[in-house]
Amino acid sequence: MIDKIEKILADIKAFQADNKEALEQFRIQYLSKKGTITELFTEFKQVAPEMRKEMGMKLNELKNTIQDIIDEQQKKFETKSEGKTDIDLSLPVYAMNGSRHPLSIVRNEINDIFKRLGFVVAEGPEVEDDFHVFSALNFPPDHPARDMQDTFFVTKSPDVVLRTHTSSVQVRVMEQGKLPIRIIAPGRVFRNEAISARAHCIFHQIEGLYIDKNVSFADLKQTLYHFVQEYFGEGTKVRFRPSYFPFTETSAEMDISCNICGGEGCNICKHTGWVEILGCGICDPNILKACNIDPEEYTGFAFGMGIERIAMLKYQINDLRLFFENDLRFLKQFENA
Ligand code: 2NM
Repeated sequence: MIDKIEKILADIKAFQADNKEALEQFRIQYLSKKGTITELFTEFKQVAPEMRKEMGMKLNELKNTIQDIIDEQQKKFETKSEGKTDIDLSLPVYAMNGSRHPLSIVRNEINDIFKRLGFVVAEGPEVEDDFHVFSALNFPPDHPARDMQDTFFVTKSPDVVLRTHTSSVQVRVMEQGKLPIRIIAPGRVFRNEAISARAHCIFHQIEGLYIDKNVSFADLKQTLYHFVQEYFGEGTKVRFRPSYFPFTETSAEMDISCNICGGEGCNICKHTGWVEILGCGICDPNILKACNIDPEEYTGFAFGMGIERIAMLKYQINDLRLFFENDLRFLKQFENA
């Protein structure tokens, strides 16, 4: 029996498990109910009384040594998985389920159309200062949008706000001074509004800006007309109505012929045959000056649209809140979109 114990000791000394499974196999071989150690303890019952003490000690020692080896090597595998060395980062993600959010789908589609026209996507911070959200954009000091009622303030004096439009991104690009500029700024914006089917305090915009020599209102109309044909389909009509925005002069709102009823008159177009989809205009010389661009040399056009509004028209969604609730019954309908 001594010989057996010595032989096992020699066998296990050099044992190195390559993985968790090999270590478990080792434990089963020696320490399980039918394992080698259990067998030896059965044999131990027949050992002569004068040998019992010494033999018992040796057997317990062997058992403890095996347990120590297991404990030690187990640690090795734990730290190994913590260091993530076992994870193959190059494996493809086969198990991705779920779908894109409708706002992401619509944003990507709109981005793609303008990218094909040479516009570049620009991004900027959601937490902004007064200059980039209001002052540079020709908002007078007493403009209602500067009020706590309309805008979320992070701090007051200095004014730090959640941007109320993505025009702040365009101010940042204009400030960099690289001309010409042809950008679109998609992103999340914030306004202090009571939440209802028609209004939300968080929504999404895409704003466009094109500044170069000799940019005219005709360029604006042609660009937006092309966008409408691409997005809402060939033959969709557009019309421009005079409007007002602090950052543009001349300003307009653009309607498209109702793509639900084809102009016949329905609930979506409130029986007018037209639906408003965006605001636009020629950049006010004051905003160019605020960003150190010479308005005598350069002109530009800008436009802005709400992504929710476009998505509501496209998918005939009648309640804005659906975009923010993440109800699976809603989201699952866009799985193949
Ligand atoms: C709109 C309507 C009209 C606009 C203006 C600018 C900037 F930064 F160039 F001044 N960006 N977007 C703009 C113009 C946005 O949204 C209804």
